[in-house]
Amino acid sequence: MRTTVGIIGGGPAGLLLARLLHRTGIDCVVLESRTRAYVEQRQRAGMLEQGTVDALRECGAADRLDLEGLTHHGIELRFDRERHHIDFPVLTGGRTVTIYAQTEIVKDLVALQLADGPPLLFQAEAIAVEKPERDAPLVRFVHEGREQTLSCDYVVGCDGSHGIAHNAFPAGTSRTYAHDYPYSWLGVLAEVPPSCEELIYARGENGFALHSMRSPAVSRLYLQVPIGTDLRDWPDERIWDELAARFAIDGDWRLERGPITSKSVTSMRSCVHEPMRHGRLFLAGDAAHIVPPTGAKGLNLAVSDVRVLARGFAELHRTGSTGLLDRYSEMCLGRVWQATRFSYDMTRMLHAQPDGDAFEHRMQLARLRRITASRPAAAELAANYTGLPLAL
Ligand code: RFL
Ligand code: PHB
Repeated sequence: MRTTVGIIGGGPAGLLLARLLHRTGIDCVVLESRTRAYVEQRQRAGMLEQGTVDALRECGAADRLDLEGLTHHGIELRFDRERHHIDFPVLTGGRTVTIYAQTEIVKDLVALQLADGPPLLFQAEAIAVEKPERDAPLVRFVHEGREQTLSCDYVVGCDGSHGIAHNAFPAGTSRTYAHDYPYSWLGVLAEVPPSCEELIYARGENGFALHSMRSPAVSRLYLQVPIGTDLRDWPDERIWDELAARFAIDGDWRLERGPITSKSVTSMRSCVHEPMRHGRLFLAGDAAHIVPPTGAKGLNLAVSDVRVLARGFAELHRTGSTGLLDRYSEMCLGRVWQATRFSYDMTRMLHAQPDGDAFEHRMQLARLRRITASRPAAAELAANYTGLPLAL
């Protein structure tokens, strides 16, 4: 098999890149190790920046998003049993965010790709990228029980945080910066209308809680839990009781309860691989960087990476110049580090330290008070949350 751009991974990054390339007449092949049902059900992100929505619209993948996506004008911060609204349009000159689940984006992109797009192979597991320094790098993969080779002009590793593409960077050509946080998130999906109109980020006495949503009928909620938490210790009633305690305020507000349809525990990590390119191999999305979900940046960063990359390939196709592709890593990393900083700050401001350090708790409350009392401090949060501009 031969193609211009070999894409490893059929998550949001790989699928969107394939769509953007297809629209500029560049051929590609997507290799995805899992089944279609698996990638369409994997519960993850929900909050989209405007730039992410624009990218999906640009490539004709936003029909359902435009009908079903929920526009949000801000978030709520809760601490000390008080609620505070952060108004995005007022603080950013009109920007908003959209709630639309990653599962739905993946379904929309897979449907388009299978209808008229370049090949997308499920249960095709890449095992190695070879010769990324040469003109024709290879991807070795296993599909239908057979080892096969995809010969490419370029390879893009969109294979997530457990992928293999980064293994093809020879020793000494890259560096990984990582930080592990001393807590995890327990996430649930519940068939109950959200108890709020906007997302609530709460710093309760016992730790962090987040109220998000998937639709007017489905809530998505998260709780900070210790590393190593066993879901068997968290029956539904315990989850609802703990959420209710962390969201509690002085005043009228109630957390509605309903049937929980899925539960999972996620660890919290920041990680950046530098550079994001070696020869003709590029990394994009979670394959290149991960952030803790507190800032809702992971999917949005993946989308901005592939937008930059798609423009680079389009320029090469049109003019023969590799100018933009050569600057890919540098152009993305500025944004990646800003999102890494924002996610780190949000995470540290809202989670209880496992050792219960009382000084640290006071510092967190002082930071939260500053944001809710000072317009420039709130504007800084709003600018980062709604998305920093794409450097193009
Ligand atoms: P993905 O989605 O992990 O996709 C990678 C794909 O590559 C496949 N793969 C391989 N295929 C072939 N050969 C191999 N050897 C392969 N190895 C792996 C995998 O099967 C998979 O299909 O990475 P991508 O495309 O870079 O997308 C990144 C996003 O998924 C991720 O950043 C977000 O989900 C993060 N995230 C959030 N991001 C946001 O922007 N807003 C949010 O509100 C938000 N909430 C979240 C989140 C992540 C969470 N978890 C579970 C970590 C909430 C949570 C709880
Ligand atoms: C989600 O809806 O899953 C979500 C929203 C905002 C976050 C993290 C997750 O910060």
